[in-house]
Amino acid sequence: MGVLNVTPDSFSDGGRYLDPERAVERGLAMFAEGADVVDVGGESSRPGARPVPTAEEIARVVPVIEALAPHGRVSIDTVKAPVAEAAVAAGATLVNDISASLWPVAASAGVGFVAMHMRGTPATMQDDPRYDDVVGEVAAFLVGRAESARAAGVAEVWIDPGIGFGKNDLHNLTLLRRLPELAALGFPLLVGTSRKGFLGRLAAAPDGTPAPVDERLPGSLTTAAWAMLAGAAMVRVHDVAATVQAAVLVGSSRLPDTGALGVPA
Ligand code: HH2
Repeated sequence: MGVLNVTPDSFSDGGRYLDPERAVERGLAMFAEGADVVDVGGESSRPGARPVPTAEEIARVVPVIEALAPHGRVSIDTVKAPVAEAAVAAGATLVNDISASLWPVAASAGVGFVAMHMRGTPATMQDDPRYDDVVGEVAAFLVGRAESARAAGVAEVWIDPGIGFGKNDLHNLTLLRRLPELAALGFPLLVGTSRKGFLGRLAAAPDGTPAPVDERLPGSLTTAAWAMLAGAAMVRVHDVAATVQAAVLVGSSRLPDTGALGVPA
């Protein structure tokens, strides 16, 4: 799943694709690089982000989705029902909802649904998040939302632990280490670590300066490869071409021999 933020303020690509033509060009490039889905978002969810009025969010995403949908699968990254509805009318077939509450829209539109775990809202989620058992609490929440979505008639329901959404670095690492438990819950698992802040902090320079956003590819690839090996069926990334290379290797490592790479066993 390639990330396409049609926003001025996303933490990684904010401002780069606010112009619809540039956004469409980037989306097409991600399909060409091997993305199965391009995830279009019109509102940043980074910690402390400013909410965007509904009409503005629709105006950002709809022209981009209309142009991309004939070329590949498009998902809409939103927490607002009217935005999800407009996006589906424009051709999106997956509702990616960080608030895990828009399954009624997915059910009535006959499209897929991603339930992601978040603590609080983007404005407050990083204010000292606490859990007794982060994996157990995230798993229970996700199963509850995913079962509600299935009961409402959504055929394709994904779960996502929401790395960085109301979690400190230890919570993120614990969730990643124990991904196999989330992958065993009975729903396909989506994981998004790409360029996130914890990767910068864990790969800080010797003087403690976190790695800047555009220097987090090593951590992004490592965690994407780990997530795939741990059972994730999809990873949400900015660097599609590099991640596709990693995905090919992960897939090949599961074969009985190395034939898929053209390497003699
Ligand atoms: N992360 C972000 C946004 N949407 N959706 C899912 N399902 N999983 C995630 O981990 C996830 C998500 C945050 O990243 P990004 O879109 O790059 O930045 P911003 O929220 O600042 O636009």
